[in-house]
Amino acid sequence: MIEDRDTLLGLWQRMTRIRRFEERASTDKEADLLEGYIHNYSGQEAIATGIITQLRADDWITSTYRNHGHSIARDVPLEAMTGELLGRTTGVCGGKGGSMHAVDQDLGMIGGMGIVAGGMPIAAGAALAARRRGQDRVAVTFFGDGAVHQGAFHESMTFAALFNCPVIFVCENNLYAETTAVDYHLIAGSVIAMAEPYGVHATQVDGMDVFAVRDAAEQLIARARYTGRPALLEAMTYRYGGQYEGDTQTYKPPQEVAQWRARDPLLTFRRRVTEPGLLTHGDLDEVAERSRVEVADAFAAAALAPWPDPSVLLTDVYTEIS
Ligand SMILES: Cc1ncc(C[n+]2csc(CCOP(=O)(O)OP(=O)(O)O)c2C)c(N)n1
Ligand SMILES: [Mg+2]
Repeated sequence: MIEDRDTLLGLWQRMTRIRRFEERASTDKEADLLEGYIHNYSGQEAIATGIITQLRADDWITSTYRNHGHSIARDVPLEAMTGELLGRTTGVCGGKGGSMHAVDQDLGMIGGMGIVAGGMPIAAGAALAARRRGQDRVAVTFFGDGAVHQGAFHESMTFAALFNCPVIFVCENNLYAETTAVDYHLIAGSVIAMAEPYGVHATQVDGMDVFAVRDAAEQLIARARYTGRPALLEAMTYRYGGQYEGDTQTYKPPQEVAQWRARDPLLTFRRRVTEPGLLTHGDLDEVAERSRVEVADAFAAAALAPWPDPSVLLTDVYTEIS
């Protein structure tokens, strides 16, 4: 783990922005200030941050309903995210997508999807398009452990392997699909085991350690970019919150929560950079405080932003194909 100071601070800034954003979204939802579902990403910050910071600006990502972390790691402006959560015109989709559907084409964030596994065929298609055009762009698709039971997972893997699509399938195995534990639903024992029959190269990584994730991502992205072959990364992690804000989480054993909290990605990062003296606690506190203020400002700005005019209800629904 040799990282320069700016890179380290950039990783910490993204992880703290995500954590502060999710904490604030959670309290605002509890106070009934947000409409619709909110799916909290807290606990999984090292995955979005570790992978997305290894991508080029012209690569693509797709995500799920739990997409705030991926969007923020991809540098979608915080005000565009809060605007979207509050349904305002300043939102990244003009307030018409909501929390589950952040899309920023300019940043290569081509979709937060409400449909489980919905992003996978889209990422495979983007990767295929790059190949057909002679470009060396790659696509990363983020999804959960529950998504591996969808036909779209199997179809996308076999398609990507058959047609040489440089797509990296990133399974964030957070031990639960809604209320169902992975021990019960994952018949294959692991997600990497499910890649083998498709001839897709697969690796498992500690998803609580941003440095481990970054190393794995660097290799898989380079491999996909230069060979055109798909790959799968299974990142082991834990969802601190429920399936959605308001989930009572009675299905989680308390000792399990405590065990994973002890391996918190932010705490792990703090230890890893302060112990060898790469950064000081003061450096980290300063950035974390800035993230808190940025998030608070973004939520305040969104609350003052205008609502979309009803006349735009049917725009952005259909596209013209020439
Ligand atoms: C096709 C489809 N089926 C069911 C649902 C309802 N649903 C939403 S989230 C979810 C569980 C997904 O779990 P996982 O893939 O592990 O992702 P996580 O929520 O843990 O990030 C389900 C079944 C859905 N959105 N789409
Ligand atoms: Mg899950």
